[in-house]
Amino acid sequence: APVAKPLPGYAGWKKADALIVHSSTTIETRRGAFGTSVITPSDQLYVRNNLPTPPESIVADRDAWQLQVEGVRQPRSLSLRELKSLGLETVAMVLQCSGNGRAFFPSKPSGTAWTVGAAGCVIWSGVPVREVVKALGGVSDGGLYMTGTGGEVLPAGLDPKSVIVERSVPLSAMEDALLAWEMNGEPIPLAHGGPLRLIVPGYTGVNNIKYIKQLAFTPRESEAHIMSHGYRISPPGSKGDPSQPSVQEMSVKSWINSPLPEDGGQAAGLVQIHGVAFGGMDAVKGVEVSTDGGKSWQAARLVGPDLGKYAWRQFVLQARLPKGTHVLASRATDARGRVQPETRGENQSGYNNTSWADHAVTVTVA
Ligand code: MSS
Repeated sequence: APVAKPLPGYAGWKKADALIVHSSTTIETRRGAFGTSVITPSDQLYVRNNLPTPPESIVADRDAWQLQVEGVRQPRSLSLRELKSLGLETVAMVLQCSGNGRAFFPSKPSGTAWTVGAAGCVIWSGVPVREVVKALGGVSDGGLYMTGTGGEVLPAGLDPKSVIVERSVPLSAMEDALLAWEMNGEPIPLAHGGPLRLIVPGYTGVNNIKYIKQLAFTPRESEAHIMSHGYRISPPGSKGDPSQPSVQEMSVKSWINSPLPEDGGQAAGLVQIHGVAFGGMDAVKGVEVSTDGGKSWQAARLVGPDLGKYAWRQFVLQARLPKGTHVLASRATDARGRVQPETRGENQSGYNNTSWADHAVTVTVA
């Protein structure tokens, strides 16, 4: 059996048995570890870093962290201390890597083979970006994108554009965006972007810039490689380029977290089939569960608190499973009536997999 990799130092405080360490910069939550309490505990939340993690020293004096704001009428640098005086909001949100579900692509795209665990539902607190913009006189004319830049020290000897984590989202995403300093009731851990992180609810993970050092309102998208060529939905066999859609808004998705084949020996009889469902930009309206691989569906019940449209909902279907092998699947519908699709959208890098068939689980009942 393969030897489990140890947690890297910056994530050493995490709960090792709830996680799969793919590499020192990619750590996934085990499917069986999600539980049923809506919020993903910080010590079980996945990690994805595109660059080496900055040193702990950046969270030594959190309030002194500086954010440069550009593309507003009065551009300037603000400390986290100042940002805290400008506004306060809290949002519960699904943070999900663009590549979550990549492992289910038969083409085996390069990149981390995440199954379901590059996602979590977390609570962020911070100042609304629109309040910061208001305090600085509003967005300058021609600002069409909100561009966030990560505060990593870049490896020497490389063209900064080729490695810097800098992403642009449409200006409309500013409406619900936060500059957050707190996650699940604590200052944001370094592993998750402390001292300050840009939170763009409903958008895939990569758009939520950790240790943000600059926020700019720009007439064009960033020319950083991670924006122009990386994270593009490109047809199988082709490379990403700026003409192809970027990973941005998430769409309706769900999966079952219990029972799982790895639980082993599910007893025949009453079973609580449960999992998570989210709409991305819209709330979840309902979830159906199938115990016959999608031939027939029954309405599941949403359980637990509703933390708003950007959070996930927990669902459960109580079923009687006889002895034998059963293919369990879930299919969510969002508030606008859009149904989670059966098939994935094929693309070169394995992004945005929402296929219910890919996320189905086969369990044997004894
Ligand atoms: N930010 C920064 N600064 N850096 C990096 O690297 N990454 C991304 C985000 N942000 C980064 C950032 C990604 S890519 C993701 S997913 C996310 O983040 C994650 O998070 P966590 O906290 O979990 O780690 Mo894919 O789409």
